Amino acid sequence: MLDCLLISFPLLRIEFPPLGPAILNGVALDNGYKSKCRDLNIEFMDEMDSETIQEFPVFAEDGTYYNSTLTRKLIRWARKKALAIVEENPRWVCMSLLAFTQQKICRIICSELKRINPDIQIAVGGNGVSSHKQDPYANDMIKNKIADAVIFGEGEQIIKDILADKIWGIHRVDQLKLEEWQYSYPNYDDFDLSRYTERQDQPSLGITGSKGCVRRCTFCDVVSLWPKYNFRTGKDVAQELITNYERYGIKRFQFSDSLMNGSITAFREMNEEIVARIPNKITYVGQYIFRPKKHVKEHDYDMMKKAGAHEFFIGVESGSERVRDHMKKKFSNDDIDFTARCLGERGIKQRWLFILGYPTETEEDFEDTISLLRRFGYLARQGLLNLAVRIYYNYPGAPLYDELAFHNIADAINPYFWTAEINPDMDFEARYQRLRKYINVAIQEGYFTGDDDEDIVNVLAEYNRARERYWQLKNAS
Ligand code: B12
Ligand code: SF4
Repeated sequence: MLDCLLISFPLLRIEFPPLGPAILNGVALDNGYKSKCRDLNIEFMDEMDSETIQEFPVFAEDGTYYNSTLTRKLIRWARKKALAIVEENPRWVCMSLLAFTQQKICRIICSELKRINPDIQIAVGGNGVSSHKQDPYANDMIKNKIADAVIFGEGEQIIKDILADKIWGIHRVDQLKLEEWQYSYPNYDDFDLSRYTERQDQPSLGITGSKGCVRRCTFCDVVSLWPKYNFRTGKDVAQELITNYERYGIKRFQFSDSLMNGSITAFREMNEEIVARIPNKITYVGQYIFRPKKHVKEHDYDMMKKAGAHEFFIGVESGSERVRDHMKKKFSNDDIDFTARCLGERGIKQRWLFILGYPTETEEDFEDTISLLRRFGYLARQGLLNLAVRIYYNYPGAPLYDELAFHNIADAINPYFWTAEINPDMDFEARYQRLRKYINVAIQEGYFTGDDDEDIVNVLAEYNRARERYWQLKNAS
């Protein structure tokens, strides 16, 4: 009998094997349990038609969305997966939810599992369980006996108690200290690493250098997930990268850190150590924040390049300093200009993440975002800068959710169709029109052509669908 089967869910890009389940698998195996991982995301991508894959995000994110054909297809698929899970004969099925977008599909699979075998033990964990104090998902799962344990927080320690049959019901783990998580290494034995090559030509592995964040942005729930920021030393992180390079030949790494340069000192130390031992051998990508000139010098950028900095995902969010100040991002337009130039000159790619329609965003603020796109079009045309964009998404756990008065035309579950009392004219339609303009300018400036960027195609499809629903609801109300 298997002690533990760790499950990950759709829908994720297949860039690297899911790190959370791999780490918990490592802990379970190190503690003498028979444990395995199963990536249902890959199975979903292999088994579902493209229409279902495209429609899935709306189903997953919008609590009010219902499509009977899609739901029937998903239930059929979930039934098949539940049977396959039961066949593996696990004592505990541990569901790992990366984000709240996986709650619905996880619930369907758990229900099917309990229907087939009411004695099967199910634990649900991961950041996707929710970070909101009301915990409606956890309560529903426990009250309706769909799961036996729902865990909030990091799993490196509690997984041992779950497998020892000591944990039932809803459980909260206080944030772990560095020494309680830093020595848990992922185990990838059950993953076909060659499958995880979307957007790149070679397999890559995840790595965690820090947890939590040095910022407290108003729209982000990191603070409720990890109240404190803690980080490994740069030397220790470099050692893990070098070991994986030498032992498994892996040359590409993706950091799970909220910010890989949250501690400038640790980040600098990591780069120096890699440059001293394996210069220009590996590449890494991760989330990064703009820093002022006085903190990060030109020399630091040279070291990053030699150590393997390939691409940074940077939460720019808005071209307006006023909006960014409200968000508590804490960087200026000068910091953007300096950092973007330094990275660009060294051929380090950037992916800038934008949020359109932040609750305080005026037309003038939005025009600042448009100017920013125009100013840096030159980097995009050299293939060094690309974009990811979302309309502001109102979800629990983020400080702003509780701070501002929001109204919704449908009901409280819908994250798209809000208006905020401080900016009542900016409704979903206004935000959607800003998105259209943003995309048109990005096309003119050479960031993408419109069809060549899968992310943008999917984002537009998602918002077009949402807009149809918006007008149906609005006309009906
Ligand atoms: C990399 C990443 C992604 C990648 C994932 C790639 C991949 N193949 O894995 C991509 C870019 C695809 C992605 C997408 C999204 N992401 Co994301 N992502 C992350 C990020 C930066 C790292 C994830 C990671 O690997 N962490 C490291 C591992 C070790 O941690 P973990 O998986 O959480 O597992 C730990 C615990 O949660 C727990 N645990 C996990 N499973 C289980 C199971 C049991 C039984 C137990 C007991 C414990 C447990 O123990 C583990 C060890 O501590 C996190 C932030 C972060 N630093 O974690 C955000 C994060 C997970 N993402 C988030 C969000 C919101 C999203 C999106 C919804 C964004 C969007 N609107 O598109 C999408 C969702 C995907 C989708 N379309 O459905 C939020 C989730 C918040 C929430 N409450 O839902 C996070 C926390 C970021 C944030 N600031 O809020 N994401
Ligand atoms: S948005 Fe980024 S910088 Fe801000 S708190 Fe969240 S992870 Fe940190």
